[in-house]
Amino acid sequence: TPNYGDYQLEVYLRGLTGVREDLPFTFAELEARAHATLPPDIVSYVAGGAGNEYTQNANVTAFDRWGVIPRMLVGAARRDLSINLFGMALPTPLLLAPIGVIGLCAQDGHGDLATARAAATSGVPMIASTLTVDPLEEVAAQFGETPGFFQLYNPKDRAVAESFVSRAEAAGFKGIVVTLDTLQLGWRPRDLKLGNFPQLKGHCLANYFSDPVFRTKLAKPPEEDVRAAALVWASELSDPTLNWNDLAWLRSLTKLPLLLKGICHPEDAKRAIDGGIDGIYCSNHGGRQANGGIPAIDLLPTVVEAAGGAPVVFDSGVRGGEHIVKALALGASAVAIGRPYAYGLALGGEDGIVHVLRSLLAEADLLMAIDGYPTIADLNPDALHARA
Ligand code: FMN
Repeated sequence: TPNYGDYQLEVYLRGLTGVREDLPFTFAELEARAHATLPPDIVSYVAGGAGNEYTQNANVTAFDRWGVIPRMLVGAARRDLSINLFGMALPTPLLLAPIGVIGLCAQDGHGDLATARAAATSGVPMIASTLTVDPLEEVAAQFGETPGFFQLYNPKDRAVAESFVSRAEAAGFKGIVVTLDTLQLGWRPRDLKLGNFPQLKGHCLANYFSDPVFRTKLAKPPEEDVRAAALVWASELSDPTLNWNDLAWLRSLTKLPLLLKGICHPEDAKRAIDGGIDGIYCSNHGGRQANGGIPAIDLLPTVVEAAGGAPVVFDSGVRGGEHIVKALALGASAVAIGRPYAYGLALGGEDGIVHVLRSLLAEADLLMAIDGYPTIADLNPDALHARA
């Protein structure tokens, strides 16, 4: 297998024939061009964060505190970026983070399917959100050989949660991620200013509208009154009373690998693992939920330690290959990409996502090559230098 860094060779060779890559190679350009392409309410929803967006921005800049220490003559001609997650052999340490409304980021309005196809092409698993334009069965049908995960927003009605999880199992998903940081919606000034909440318009609710249990709650089917159905959805979206006493019930939902997303404190990580949860997903939702101030990457090391060897997925603020390398060095088992792939999708559909993933992997791979860390196992805290 080639090194991921060889993507640059491909680009330079195409350049020799006069063909330039149209898609951006930096996050800044990706973001700017996607914002110019997408409708304003989608830009607001994707780019916006909680409060004054301090946490959202700090998620990215916090990586700058760390530097990768170059080591010479290690013998890093070949790199191995593969990982094993819950017994699944994956070619790269990346995952596609769940993004509700990813469906609407695609020019054809079917971004969930495009993301699933990009997962099939790249081998990078998609964590499909509960909030999709196309139902989870149709998303899963595009995964090819790449395993997929289903992300659950736990509804008020447990019967709906149980229905979603059993549908995900039947559709062939290989793991379930329960998101805990969104029991209530965060305060998002950009969306508030536009009075914009896509789901309330009935968007991205295919999993609910196709669900036999959810449909029993509706006076009229969504095909007849989508506004009313969306309001029922809003009241059912999330159970704000969910607490640690419900952990056993959550665990009982599935025999598949089960992860809790939003865990940032070591005691919460330990409690989850002690309660039979298989993996921790350390994330502050990209700073979209609580503007609490602490970048997620700063909290990762103690969460990893508390997880006691259980896999820890990390996201929030990953924009370049160096961020992937640093998150792995700080103990992440896998790193999930959020906004960058949404922007790749907006610009280039499935190919846009694949380009973003290949670019991130190439940058990470070449950093590992040049700084002398040929495998992920070589990436540990000793590879990093903290600046004052
Ligand atoms: N996380 C979920 O668990 N479920 C979702 O449905 C979901 N929707 C999101 C929608 C958008 C537009 C964005 C940007 C993020 C969403 N997230 C959701 C959070 C992501 O999974 C991930 O935690 C976040 O994007 C990481 O931050 P970053 O994109 O700034 O790197």
